[in-house]
Amino acid sequence: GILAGLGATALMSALPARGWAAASIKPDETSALLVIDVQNCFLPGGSLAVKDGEQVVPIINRIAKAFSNVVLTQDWHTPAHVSFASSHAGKKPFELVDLAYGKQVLWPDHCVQGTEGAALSKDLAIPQAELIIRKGFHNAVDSYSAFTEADGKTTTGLAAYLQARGITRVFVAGLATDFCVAWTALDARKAGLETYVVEDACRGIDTQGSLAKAWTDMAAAGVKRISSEDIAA
Ligand code: VGL
Ligand code: ZN
Repeated sequence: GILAGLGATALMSALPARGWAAASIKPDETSALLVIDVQNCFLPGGSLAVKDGEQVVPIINRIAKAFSNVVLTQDWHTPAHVSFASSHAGKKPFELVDLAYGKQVLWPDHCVQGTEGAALSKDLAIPQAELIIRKGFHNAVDSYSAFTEADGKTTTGLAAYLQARGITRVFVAGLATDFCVAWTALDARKAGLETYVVEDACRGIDTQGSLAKAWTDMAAAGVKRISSEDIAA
């Protein structure tokens, strides 16, 4: 045949750069991009800055162009929120406490309602975003997930919103991989949604093994781990 005369090198260079294994995924009307907590507190200079967090912003801006449905989330805490170490005498950030609903990691004060730290990054450029879900606004309950608060029962309404809009597939990006991104992706699976996490569009906090655990839990739940390059423009 015609390929018989081609050496391996010539044949390889005839293939697309990304090879033929990585099929690209094209978001459609049934798809939504969930942009998690790209807020000043989680960015350089913020009170709970995620390492290299700013690097997700241009990637998210680029992939967002492929989505007609984009939902943003905003961590939105009361001033003396139960998740803040400052609310617990003698406790320091990143320690654990037992609360009525289970173990809670304690954090530096962050994303207090109405503050500059809680504002979305001014560098996010997603004008078509259609909804901002605020979460963590109940003083005694945290909410990493954009779907369900940490008590495991109080809903944010996001699952009902997506269902009402006919959205069956979500792509999750933002901060932080091992907390709000992972909990959101796990709850998306519980809501029966096809769920992708766009790895290079996320960065993690990684405290006490949290990042590795998050990826293990997500894989077990059927969350698909992809790269921003897998999304067709
Ligand atoms: C987050 C810790 C505390 C997050 C929010 O957005 O991942 N992490 N609050
Ligand atoms: Zn928080």
